Amino acid sequence: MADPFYITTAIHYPNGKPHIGHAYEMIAADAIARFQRQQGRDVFFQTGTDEHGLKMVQTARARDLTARELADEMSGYFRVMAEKLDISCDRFIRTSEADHYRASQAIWEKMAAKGDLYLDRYEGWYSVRDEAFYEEKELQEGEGGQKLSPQGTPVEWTKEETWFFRLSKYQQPLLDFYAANPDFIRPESRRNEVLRFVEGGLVDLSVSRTSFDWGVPVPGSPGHVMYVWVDALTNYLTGAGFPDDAERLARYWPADLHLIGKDIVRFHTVYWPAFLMSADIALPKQVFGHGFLLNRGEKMSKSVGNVVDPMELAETYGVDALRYFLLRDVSFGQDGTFSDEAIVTRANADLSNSFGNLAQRVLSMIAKNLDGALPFGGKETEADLDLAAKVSYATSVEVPRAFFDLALNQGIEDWIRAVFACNQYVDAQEPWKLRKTDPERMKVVLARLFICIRDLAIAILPVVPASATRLLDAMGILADERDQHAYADSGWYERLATSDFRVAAPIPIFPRLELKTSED
Ligand code: ME8
Repeated sequence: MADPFYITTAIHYPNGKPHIGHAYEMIAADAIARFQRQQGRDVFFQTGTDEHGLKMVQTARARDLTARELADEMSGYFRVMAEKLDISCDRFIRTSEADHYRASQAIWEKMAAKGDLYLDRYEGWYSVRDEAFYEEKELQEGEGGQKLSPQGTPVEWTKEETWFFRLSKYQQPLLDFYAANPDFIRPESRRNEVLRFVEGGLVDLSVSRTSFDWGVPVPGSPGHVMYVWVDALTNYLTGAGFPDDAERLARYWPADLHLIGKDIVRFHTVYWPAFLMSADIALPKQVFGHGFLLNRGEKMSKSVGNVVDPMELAETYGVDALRYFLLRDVSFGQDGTFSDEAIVTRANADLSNSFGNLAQRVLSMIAKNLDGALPFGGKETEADLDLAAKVSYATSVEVPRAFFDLALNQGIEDWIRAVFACNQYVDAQEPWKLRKTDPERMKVVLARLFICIRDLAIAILPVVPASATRLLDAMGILADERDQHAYADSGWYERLATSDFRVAAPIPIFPRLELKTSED
């Protein structure tokens, strides 16, 4: 059986509709999941919504809804977005589901059995917006002396009876773990932040609340619900079958990759591994903290009014143009900025004018000049072999190497360089002239280009799945010949060329985009 690969996104707070940051995270995880499937891995890809906690309670109250009603309504938007953006998740989890309650209570009981939970009074600073506790020394001062969290959100002084988790006990075990697993936290800058934070000392963590009841009940402690992050993080275990399905758990746990944003790295690399150590459960292999998307360089916020609806962007410019732009233009792991102009410019330059145009030209020439029959035979020149070597190296070595390493933008750069090489070759060979002067040579050139376009389409499939699929369908490439074995199969072209497959007059796969202005 294929090697498992378990990848997750953060689960998103459904206290409002999804924004472009949520879309970005899902798209990046989806490209990685699709790439790993191409590599033959048995991928389990989970995303979903994080529905408990005070923030949900307060938002619901303001809208005269129960938290459950708000969660039901908003979770739907996230699910629809995932479908619209071609997110190939295997499970869309909701933390209000019964199996998740079961998993959260089971991990709680394991931590309790370890002696890591004790009842005490909590007094300290809490940010509802971040659903996070902060120490005095971490706070900053806002306007009029207002105390703010390191993320710039308001904090309030909170006092209540609560269960504590002995986080302090795990300082050294965590440091030892980071040292033994240098790739656990990526990128490097995030790892350094976490190391500094943990080296500075850890205080025990308040992990239950009594002031509201929208959460997973603490076993054996009436009136207490779990701190939302305890149950939120446990979603990753729920998806892997914890605690009842031992076979599934052995298969998918530990997770290979938690993909999350930079603001929640601490929860995933300090609290989560400490909970797991306490419960004697293996730790995930890697946590990657991606950067933030900025709207024309500015942080998006409701008060500034510059929050962008990803569904509108996808509607206007197409899902694949949006996916391609986000993965190509944002250096993965760093912050990135977007604008309508940037999306249009990038999609037109790379997808429409370069790759789309290449495919369109070559398929039309075969359709028109050869009645759609793929040419076969003839001797290749040095130029042909040189192009073959470049494209094959890009698609079978460079792109996968970058994608394995989560350097998504790097992989796409390697890909587009190979596309450019094909276009230079077309311009140099001028097959449209060869039609009259040397038809046999034209056939050799078109055959080589067809092969290159097929390899390029397979390599970019994880990034622009719908368009690449349409192209490969038009090229007669079978659905089960689109994975990493495709590059090593030297017989496919001859098989296709000697079959009764014919190239039809091609439909444009990557239409040229127009910038939508506010007057439109
Ligand atoms: O933090 N650009 O949920 P969330 C890129 N429920 N990514 C962004 C972003 C932006 N502008 N804004 C947010 C939560 N994100 C918790 C997670 S996981 C067990 C619980 C990312 O809805 C953010 O970094 O506030 C996070 O990874 C994800 O979107 C969900 O954020």
